[in-house]
Amino acid sequence: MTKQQETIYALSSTPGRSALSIIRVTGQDTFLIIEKITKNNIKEIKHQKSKPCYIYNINNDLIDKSVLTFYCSPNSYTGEDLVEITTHGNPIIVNNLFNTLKDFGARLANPGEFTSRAYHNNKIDLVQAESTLSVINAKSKAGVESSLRGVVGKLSNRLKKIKNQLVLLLSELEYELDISETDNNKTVVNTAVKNINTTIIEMEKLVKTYNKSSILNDGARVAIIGAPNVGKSTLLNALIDDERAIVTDIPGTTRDTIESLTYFSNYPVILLDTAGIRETKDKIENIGIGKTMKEILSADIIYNIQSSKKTNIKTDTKKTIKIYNKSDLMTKKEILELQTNKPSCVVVSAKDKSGLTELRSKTEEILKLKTASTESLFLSSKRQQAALTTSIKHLKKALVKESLVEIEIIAHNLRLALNEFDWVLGKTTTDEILKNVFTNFCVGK
Ligand SMILES: Nc1nc2c(ncn2[C@@H]2O[C@H](COP(=O)(O)OP(=O)(O)OP(=O)(O)O)[C@@H](O)[C@H]2O)c(=O)[nH]1
Ligand SMILES: [Mg+2]
Repeated sequence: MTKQQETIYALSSTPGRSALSIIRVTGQDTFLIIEKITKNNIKEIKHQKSKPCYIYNINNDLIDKSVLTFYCSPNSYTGEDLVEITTHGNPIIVNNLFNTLKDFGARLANPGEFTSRAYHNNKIDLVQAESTLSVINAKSKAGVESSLRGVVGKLSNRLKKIKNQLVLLLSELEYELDISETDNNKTVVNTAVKNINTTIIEMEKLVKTYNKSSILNDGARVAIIGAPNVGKSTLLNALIDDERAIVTDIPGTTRDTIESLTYFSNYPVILLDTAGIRETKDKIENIGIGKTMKEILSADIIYNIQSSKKTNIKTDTKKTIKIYNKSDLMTKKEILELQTNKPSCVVVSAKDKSGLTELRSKTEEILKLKTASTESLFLSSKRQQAALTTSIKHLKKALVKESLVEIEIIAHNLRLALNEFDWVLGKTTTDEILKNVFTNFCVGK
């Protein structure tokens, strides 16, 4: 029996004590094993039907009274026979059931193995598999909604449509190269250029959606940076209303980056407290400062807390909110001056938790802009984004001057662009291209 054929089980609900627990079993021996542990003849069972059953271990001791829901191959999630066992939500019962399933020849599933079987049995494509993961992990309502559109296949269909456009284009070029007897090169190249350009625009729109989906699914990364002692850790604690980071008046207190998930309105936000930037000989602090520099580059938003004593590090203005902290130590006049002279900055007191509402709403404004989209479908993984970006690069190469005189070069770059779709969706076979040649052109005429 190959690893793929083995019968596997896993807890599908949250571990720990709860009203109910759900254990899923899938693989070719599923029904056989279920018959043994329930002492029931389940031959008569129908797809998507539930049945209450007593469950016994290998020594005939009662484990639990559970409800079993049956899914028959090929209509289950994995494409194989599958049973969902709903037990009482006690980890001891779950553990007993796991041991029994093992005694009867099943094994514990690897992470993602149910979905990987669904993919291998052609129940879903890779894009749907990744969207399934996003649905489970999405940290906002909008993230769940866009991931669900991916699960039901809308994103796959959109990508397949783009891929088919490229397949069709390539077929036309192949036809011109191999079959056509007319000297039609110029017209074919002109049409190809036009279509490649349109496809690039479509793909670029999709590529841009990944940043939005990563904000909605994983949370926007907001890095709090500045010189030591400006109050970065105090600000983090104030924003999450918890003593998460250590605060002292010793410069260089924070060394490692500290992450904390919170919500600003409906936006998930990962706040990052970082090591204060300064010249130092301390080895550990320097590693922390290196991490801060990386976070500055990758963050979606930067809270750059200003220091009056030192030169402040310059960060990308489009994603930066400049903050003046410790307003409780300023005079009313000083605060007013800052607010008048630097209207885009926010004046706060992390200690007194004042100015935080303004900071939150300024952040939300940026996030609204960053997640605004006319697209309803968002790419759900970095892998998809990387593959489409590379594909676009190949398409652009097909449009460079030298290519435009040689159909063969355009076709070559189109093939490379299409290969990237294999990473996203599955294989583009030569057959597929050939099929298009013959169905879209009347060769017999
Ligand atoms: N008065 C006042 N003191 C503050 C405020 N925010 C922070 N502090 C104080 O400033 C000192 C440094 O605060 P931290 O939050 O540790 O500063 P930091 O920027 O994280 O410092 P490093 O981790 O060393 O880079 C502490 O004594 C805080 O109590 C504020 O709004 N008002
Ligand atoms: Mg700190």
